[in-house]
Amino acid sequence: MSQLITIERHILEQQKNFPEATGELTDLLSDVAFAAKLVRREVVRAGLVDILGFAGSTNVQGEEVKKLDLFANDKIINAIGQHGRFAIMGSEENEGIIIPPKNETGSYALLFDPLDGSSNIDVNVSVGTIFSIYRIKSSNPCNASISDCLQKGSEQVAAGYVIYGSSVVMVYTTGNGVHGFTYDPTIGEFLLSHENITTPESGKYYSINEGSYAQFNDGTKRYLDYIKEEDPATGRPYSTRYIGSLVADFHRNLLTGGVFVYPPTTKHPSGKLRLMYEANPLAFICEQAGGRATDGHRRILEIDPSELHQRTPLYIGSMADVKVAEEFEQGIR
Ligand code: AHM
Ligand code: MG
Repeated sequence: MSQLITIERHILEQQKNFPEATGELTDLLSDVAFAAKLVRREVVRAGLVDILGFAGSTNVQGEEVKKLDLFANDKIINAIGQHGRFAIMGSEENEGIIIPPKNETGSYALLFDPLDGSSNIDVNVSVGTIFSIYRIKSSNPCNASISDCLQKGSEQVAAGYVIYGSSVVMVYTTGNGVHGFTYDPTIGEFLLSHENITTPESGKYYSINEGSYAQFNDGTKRYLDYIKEEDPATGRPYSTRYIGSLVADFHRNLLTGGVFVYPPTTKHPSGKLRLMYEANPLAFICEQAGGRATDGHRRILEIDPSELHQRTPLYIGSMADVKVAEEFEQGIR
């Protein structure tokens, strides 16, 4: 039998490559893995318990919030905030920053989307948690402020996601490759299942909500015509795959190759997805896996954020495929 490596053990082993590492990242990622187990416990029971349906409130983006989103948000804040490792947090479900208890000992900022793609919960389709970790700039954690959260994606010290799908998988990077762990419910551990994930240079899938076609600009429309043309030399036509749950769409394309595009639309001129909670963490992972992530013009990781809930267009996935999509957006093709 091959060796079973838990996520905690893997992070510890990785740290041996960095003599200057303090072990803090191990604790941070263990905290996230623990919170993910709590969220998973509820997600897999979603059809059984009276937790489904709308909570009756709207989130700061003006969208309907389901009860499970709120549950996941509370669990993550409580489970992670208790340990004193984070000086400040930001969640897609909270309008402002969150100051966790015992923050005076924290050196990090955590930004997260507790349950992304939550419109899929009622229909048993994959959802996910996405997270991003920065070292705070303030020398005193008690003075941590929104500017400690508003750092460029290139400053992330760790990022990852958990996909609650046919199995539950946690994927993370600390800037030293991308590693995936599958949850074994019989022992309650995330076990190494995908070491050193690399994404193919190009794939066969494109993922975009074509139902918004009328709202796309000419570049996006021409790109869609192009990707559907018959041209065996370039592997076209590509196949459409779109779940409408970013973590699931991203995870599939990361493993199989392909491109995910959420372009500017007339409804969302700056894109729909959030820079700090969705685009930055996935961009860090994608680049670490050999892929590319841009807003159609700039590298996502170099965007200087001005707001916690800032949105961005997103072109992410296989290097060659993202470049082609960008060229249409830029009018080069
Ligand atoms: P959410 O954070 O409210 O769940 O919205 C984000 C989701 C992503 O998971 C997904 O990629 C996107 O919204 C789908 O949007 P659309 O329905 O416009 O295609
Ligand atoms: Mg989201």
